[in-house]
Amino acid sequence: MSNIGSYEERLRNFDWSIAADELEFRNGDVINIGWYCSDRICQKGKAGKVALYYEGFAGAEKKYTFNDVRLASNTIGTFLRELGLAKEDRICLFMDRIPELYFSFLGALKIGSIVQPLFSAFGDESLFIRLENAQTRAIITQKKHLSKVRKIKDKLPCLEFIIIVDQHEAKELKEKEISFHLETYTLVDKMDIYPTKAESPSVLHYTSGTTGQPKGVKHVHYSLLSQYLTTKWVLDLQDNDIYWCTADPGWVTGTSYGIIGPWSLGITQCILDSGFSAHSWYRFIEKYKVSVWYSAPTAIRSLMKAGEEIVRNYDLSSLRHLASVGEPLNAEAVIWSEKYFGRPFHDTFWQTETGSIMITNFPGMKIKPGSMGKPFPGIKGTVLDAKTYEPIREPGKIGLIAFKPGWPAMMRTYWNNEEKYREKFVNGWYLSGDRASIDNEGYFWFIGRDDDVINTGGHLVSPFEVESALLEHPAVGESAVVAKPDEINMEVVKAFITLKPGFTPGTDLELEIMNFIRKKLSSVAMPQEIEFMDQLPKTRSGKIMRRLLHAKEWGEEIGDVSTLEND
Ligand code: 6R9
Repeated sequence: MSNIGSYEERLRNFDWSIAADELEFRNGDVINIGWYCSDRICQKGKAGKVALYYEGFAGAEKKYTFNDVRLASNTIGTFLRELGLAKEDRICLFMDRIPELYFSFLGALKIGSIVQPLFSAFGDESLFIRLENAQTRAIITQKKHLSKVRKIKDKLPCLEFIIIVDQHEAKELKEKEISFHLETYTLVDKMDIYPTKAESPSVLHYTSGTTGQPKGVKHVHYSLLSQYLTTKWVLDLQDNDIYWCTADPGWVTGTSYGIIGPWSLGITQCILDSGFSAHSWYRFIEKYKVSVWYSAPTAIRSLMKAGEEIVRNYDLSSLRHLASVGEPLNAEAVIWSEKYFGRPFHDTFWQTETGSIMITNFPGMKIKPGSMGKPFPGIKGTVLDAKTYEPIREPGKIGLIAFKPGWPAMMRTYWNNEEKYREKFVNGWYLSGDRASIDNEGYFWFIGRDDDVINTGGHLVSPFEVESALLEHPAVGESAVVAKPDEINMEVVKAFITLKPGFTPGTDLELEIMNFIRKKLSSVAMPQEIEFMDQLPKTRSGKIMRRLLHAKEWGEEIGDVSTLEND
């Protein structure tokens, strides 16, 4: 029997107080995610239960109980507090998926600070933009990422502390840098956890939009109610499960469902901190006997491509429930997983902004391969007509995915950008920025995004951010960035550029520019192809027409070009 029981029954009787009751939380109470994910689990008698199996580079293994997590997060929290960091200070986590990342997340929350997790593959420019926007006071990082921080720290007067978690000799440290090596610290058994309330800010995740720089999505401690209940009902985690969420905590899935959800339920999870290969993933599942697996379509497509020979070499019979997020999950992937894992992947749709799962195929519900499923109980979801913003009643008609605000994990604002936040609401609906249709049984079918944001392998990339970075290269005159179709990643970044006088197009220059972006932004944002053009298509007012370049890449009708200047 799944945790959700009957979906229809849950829909009828739903109230978020179900989560509040299970968490023993009453309105007005103190609610601190750091405490809920460690101290409370220990108090419930699970102090000795394994919270984390970690496997790092070259197979290095570590194991931590919930009591270890409690002590480690207390120790880091106390250290941060002694530096003078406190309530609502932004603390950036810039680490690979090492245990310290998970402990720092809880530790920073325990002192009431706001955690700003950033993907450790980010280059210095991506990092700078986000730290400056959040006016971050401290960054916790590793030696291997230090050079990127050093490059930008002088431009960031707000950044007072650069904390390095590996063993580090004092003489190697530069201004603002502090070494904090957990293993050499005396563990702190008791600390005063900051009494955050429901609306106290917790996590600040950056996400990409079409225009302007990335936006900081502000979440609050109350989000726990959504994350707890969706983890329980959608991922169906049960006490003896071994759970693996493949997402990096630099992205929202890695925090909502890679830390908060499972640990607030006292579930054992495992983490693999190394790159992707079909062999290493299957081996990991076999070794740790993973029973619940939350992953992404790009990974599934890569596994499919690796072929059936490999799957058959491993014992994957521990798998009990599979779910996916981040991109459209194609029907073939669902069918394939059913064939080779004996279980279908259950699609889940949500966003950094929504903080928790919105639409999903529930355990036990009939899955229609290719459909995202139905809204979580308590979530009112629909598709709106793009002109009137009224809900579409006709089955199969495409509209804008929208939700009635009010669930606990909904973002509270975009950091310092209330205006952009307000633009997300129309007629009392929150607009996700995606398009879908709903069939006659209430299942949602994803169509695509309603903007130019590129979704490559589940990572959102803002064309604006890449275009801006391209312009910093000495050879680039103008740039336009769009998505290009890709078999595995669904979309990849493609750049069209014009060159400044004196530069000649060619493979060397193409590679040089690609590398320039990889270092500045990240490998995810790096264009996989650069097309040199004599001029870019523009409107009469001089705006570059991405739409046209996009249509060209996807072999689509170009549509109305009457405003083209140089057709
Ligand atoms: C959790 C996360 C959000 C955007 C979203 C949509 C796309 C997410 C999807 C999906 C099709 C799914 N997306 N889940 N598209 N099917 N099941 O991914 O957050 O990084 O903010 O991305 O990803 O376009 O709007 P985030």
